[in-house]
This record gives sequence, structure tokens and C-alpha cells, in this order.
Amino acid sequence: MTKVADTARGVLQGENADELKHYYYQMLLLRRFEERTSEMYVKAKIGGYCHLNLGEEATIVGLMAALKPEDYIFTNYREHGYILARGVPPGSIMAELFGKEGGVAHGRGGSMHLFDAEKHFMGGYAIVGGQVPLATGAAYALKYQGKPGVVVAQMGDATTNIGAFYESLNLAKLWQLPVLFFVVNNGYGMGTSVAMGSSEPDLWKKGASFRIHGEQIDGTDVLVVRDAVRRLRERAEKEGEPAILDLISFRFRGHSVIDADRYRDPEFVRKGRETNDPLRNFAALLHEHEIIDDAWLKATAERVDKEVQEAIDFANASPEPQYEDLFAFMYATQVPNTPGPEDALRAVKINRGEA
Ligand SMILES: Cc1ncc(C[n+]2csc(CCOP(=O)(O)OP(=O)(O)O)c2C)c(N)n1
Repeated sequence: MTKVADTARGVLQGENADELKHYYYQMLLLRRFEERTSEMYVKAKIGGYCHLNLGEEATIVGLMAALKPEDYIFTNYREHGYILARGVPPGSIMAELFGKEGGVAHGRGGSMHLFDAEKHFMGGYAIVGGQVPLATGAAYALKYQGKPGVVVAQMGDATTNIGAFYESLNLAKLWQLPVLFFVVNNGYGMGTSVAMGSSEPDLWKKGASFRIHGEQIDGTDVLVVRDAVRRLRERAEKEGEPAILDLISFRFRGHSVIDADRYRDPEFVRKGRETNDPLRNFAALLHEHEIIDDAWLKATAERVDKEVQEAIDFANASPEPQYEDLFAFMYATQVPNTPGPEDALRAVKINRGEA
């Protein structure tokens, strides 16, 4: 087990400038998408729960830069950025948040249940820890079927206190499964800090009794994240060695869009945003190496703003799901007693007290 504390990256030797610029663009896309999502929530375009990735952009873009198309991703409910960075069009993601038919799950899932089978994005899960055994099972399936690729089980820090996490660690190592436990350690599970909720605050050590390798890295540095995932992904695929990656990051806002964040000192939050901003830090690095200039930053911001506005326009224009489709998409395959459109309309009438 090693603790990788190297966050300083003075040089960008061997890096491809276009790739670096693309990482910045992707992180900005996530940032603006989430900021506008928050705005749409306040405008009541989005209902239900809604959790943002603000401050966690480097963990997401770094992860996606290291993954291959054959890999699978399971996440918690804080997943808008993951499916975006995996290459799903922003419009169909925003439409899903709006509960519209043009959404990735036809508006049936919403913010916490984004899904895209083609991109191997196996969904956001609302039950804390729910995704972890599923991801482990998917890794078992890959191994059993002799298929290439690895599975990522993304989760928050507090999820490492859930029983299902330990059951998954046990089987992952016992059966040598190609799975990466990707812990976005933003320091809080809702309003409870890691120190208050976990008897072992070094989350990367939690695999020790299962003989699972763990590392802690700077989750605000997109290149550190990418390189760590590349390395651990390779081990998982070639040697069947699971690993825990503990990514230290900073949650810019409250737990969800409706959380006023009263349990964190405003000064702590202000300082945290200032020093741990993955975009600001990465832009400064690229500037310093003369890879970007102010004109490029301005043009990229305009491009991103336009793309996010187009996503909102797409979501607004997308039709509402129809009542008779209430039971559509319930089963992957037809079952004899699948309710049809008439059952759906009857259910709607009963609900309205009309039948
Ligand atoms: C089994 C279960 N218990 C409690 C909750 C309520 N809940 C929702 S999110 C959350 C905190 C999880 O924090 P963490 O794993 O750190 O993820 P983050 O929100 O920081 O991404 C809790 C307790 C839940 N959804 N499921």
C-alpha cells in the first residue's frame, strides 16, 4: 500500500497540448452545466433530488480520460458530470433532469438515475452504496465471460462506511476482479465530516484487511487523477487486482441544491474554493506553459456557454412523457403480464379519483 502525495507537477513533458486543452474544456463544460442546472432547479424546471459535481470536475475528467470504451461505470446519484464526460450529449442529459421524453432514460429516471447502455454508463444509484455490489458483480461478469475492460465503482467518502462496500471488497479480492473502487473524498457525507463518520479517516487504507491496494491522491489535479487511474486500471485488467483510489477533493456547495450548507464555516468554504479549484489551477498551469492564452480561455468559455444553452433549449423543447406510456420501459424484455397503455390510463384515473 502506498500513499501518493505527489501533487506538484512542474512540467508537462510528453503531454499533448490539444489533449490538455480538451481536459480544460471538458471541466468547464461540467462546471457550466452544473451551474445552469442549479439555476434550472430554482426555476422549477427540475424536480426531486439534485446533486452537483461542482469542485469535483478533475476527478471526473481525469477518470474518463483514462478509461476505455469497453470499461463500465457505476456511480452514485452525484453523476451528471460522469455521463457528460463519458460523451453523452448534454441535451439528452438536461432533458432527463427536466423529466422529458428526450432524456437518456426517457425522463423516467431524473437527476439520480442517468443511464446510457451504449457508453457503458450503468447508472446513478440513489441508495448509498447500492452501486458498489452491482459494479463488483459486473466485474465478475467480465472475468467470467473472458471480456476485456474494467469496472469503476464510483462513490463518496461516506459510502465507505456502508456494509455493502466491505462485502464487495471481500469478493473483489477473493475472486481477483477487475474493479476500481473510486472514492470521491469531498470530506462530507451530507453534513457529516469524514472525521466524524469514519473510524479510519484514511479511506485508502480501508482495503487493508482484504489485501486490497489503496492510494490517496489529489483529486483536484486532472493529470494526477488520469495517471493514477491509468495505472490502476492496467493492473486491474491484466492482473485481476482491485484497488481503492481515495481522491481528495472539495465540494463547492452543499450536499444537494437545496442544502444551505450551514454546517461548514463560510470562511472554510471560501478558502476551499479558492485553493482547490481544479479549473483555476489547471488554467494557471496551462497559461504558465504557454499552452493557452486569454483569447483561448474567452473563446472556450463562449463555446461552452453556447453548448449548455443549447442543451437547455433541447430540454425545453423535448416533449413530456405521455400518460399511456406510464409503464413503458419497465422491463428489458416483454413479460406476460406487462401492463399496457390502457392499464396506464386506468391508473392515472384512479390516481385522480376519477375511477
Ligand atoms: C442507504 C442510504 N442511507 C442514507 C441515505 C441518505 N443519503 C443520501 S446521500 C448521503 C450521503 C452520502 O455521502 P457520500 O457517500 O460521501 O457521497 P457524496 O454525497 O459526498 O457524493 C446519505 C446519507 C441514502 N440515500 N441511502
